[in-house]
Formats: sequence, structure tokens, C-alpha cells
Amino acid sequence: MWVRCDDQSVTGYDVIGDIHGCANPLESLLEAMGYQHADGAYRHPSRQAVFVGDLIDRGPQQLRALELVKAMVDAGSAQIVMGNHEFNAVCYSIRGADGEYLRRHSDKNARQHQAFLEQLNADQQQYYLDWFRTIPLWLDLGGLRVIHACWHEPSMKVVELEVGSNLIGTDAQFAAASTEGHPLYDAIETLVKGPELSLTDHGQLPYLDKDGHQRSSSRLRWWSTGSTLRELAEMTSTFTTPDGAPYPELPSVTVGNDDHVYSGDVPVVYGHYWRTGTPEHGLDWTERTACVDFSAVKGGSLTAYRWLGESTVQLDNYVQVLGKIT
Ligand SMILES: [Mn+2]
Repeated sequence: MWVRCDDQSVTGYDVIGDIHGCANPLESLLEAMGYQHADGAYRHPSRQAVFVGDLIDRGPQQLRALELVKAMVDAGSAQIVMGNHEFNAVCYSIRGADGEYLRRHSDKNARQHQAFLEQLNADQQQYYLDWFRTIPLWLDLGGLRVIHACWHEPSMKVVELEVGSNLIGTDAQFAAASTEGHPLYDAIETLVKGPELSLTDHGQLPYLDKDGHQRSSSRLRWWSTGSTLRELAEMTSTFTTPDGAPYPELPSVTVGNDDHVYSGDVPVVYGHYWRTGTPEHGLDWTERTACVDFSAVKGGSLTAYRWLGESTVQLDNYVQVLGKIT
């Protein structure tokens, strides 16, 4: 009576955004979409969930979020792609040839990973780190595509060429993907962390981000249908110039044919980008792209996109649950 991955009776996919240890909102969202807990996992009579990754870090219910999602994947009632937080967690646990961890144990990195390290004991950490190594980077489900940050076919081709699949699994592969200059490094940066756009190369000032770090590149709105610096650079009102003045509006100069901008005709659902409020056309969704990360762990809504077979994204197919985290 319940669907499995290979089941012909699946009527569609419910793509669920970044959870970051928010298990209560996840249960609320699954129940709102008609999933029921049976035989140890949430299941739906005719639909399958797809998680965009970033299950861990930050939130108060790390272990329960992992238990819920892995049980669904094991039961065949869900699929999942890897987020940058799962990728980073594995790299945080592996020592490279130089004896240092692939992801350095700096104060900043330790702080970002603290909730996972505190809420899971050593055996639990190992169990889920082993599982993360089995999670693919992207899913092409025919009429729907799912990735954590950015669907970018040249980067996917690099991964397939380097590792022979869509999966980074071994120590050596994680090491290569953590080595600047290795082809896998840029590919993974783009696919799970998102592409960037240089401001200084386009004659603009660097900026200070919310943590006071000076940056010369912004995130690139690869989902945008625009072509100018103003349209493609993801800037927020909290950014300032290096002198502390409000950062000026970017000019409407054409950036050129950036190959990161998505031009496929199959809808892509992704997470990662800390959207707020409700989905806004152009910024959060377009005809072919739908972001499902609405900052659940920062007081926003855990969000899903319910795909019914459509070839253009429909605002009505978004579901949001403002869940109480604790
Ligand atoms: Mn992310």
C-alpha cells in the first residue's frame, strides 16, 4: 500500500527544503502533505518525498531529523541529494595526506558544526557520516531535477568523468574535491555551494558581509532570467562597502553569457539560498526553477514543492509549514 522508489504507482514528488535539525516542522510538513508514520517511517500512498540536503547543523533536533529522513530513504518513501553541510561534515572527519582534516577544525568551522557534534555521540556521528557518503549529488527524475545549490551540467560532467557517477563517496574523492585546483573542487563548489559572480572584475567595490568578512564576489542568481550585474548578483541590504557605507546599487551592465544561468526546459528544485517569507516570482521561483529553502531554522517556514508532472513551476504547488522548532 506504500510506494517505493521503483514503484510505477508514484504520482509525483514532494521536494522538501533544508531541515537543519528541525524535526518538528518536518513532521508537521509531512503530515500536512498526507504522509503517515507506519512501520517505522513516514510514507505516502502514492507520492515520494525528495530531500534537497542540509539535514544537519544549527537546529536543536539533529538526531531525530536524521532518523526520520534516513528511515524514509531506507523504506523507499524518499530520496535525497547531498547538501554542503553533509559534504562538509564528511570532510571535517577525514584527515588528508598532510595530516590535517580536509575541512579544517577552525573556530568558524567548529562553530558551524557544533550542534551536530554536541547532539550525536561518536557512534551516531560515524553511522550518519557513513550514510552521507552514499547520498548522490543530484537526481534527474525525468520531468524533474533536484540538486542542493545549482544545476550546472558542465560541473556534472566533470564529476561523472572524475568518479564515474553522481556520488562522492571515498576518502580519496572527498580529498580531491577539497583540493583547490582539482577539477572536482570547482565542480562541487558549484553544485552544492553555488556559483559566484566577481564584483571587482566588473569594476565594483568589494563588500563586507554580515560577519564583517570582505568579499569580492557575490552569490550568482543562476536561476535568474536576467543578464545584468544588478539582476545576477545576490546582494542584501546588510552588505556595506569596506568603509562601512551602505553598498550602492549595482549597475545594469550586461554580464555576458554566464553558462551558470539555467536554460534547461525541465524544472529544477533546489535549496541552500536562505529565502524568506513566501515564494516570490523571479527571486524565489521562475518558470523552470523553484527554491524550497525558506530558512526554517531561522524562524522561517519549512517548505516543499509538490510536483504533479508539470513542465512549468506553479506557485500553487508550494506548501509551507511554520513549525515550532522545540
Ligand atoms: Mn546549503
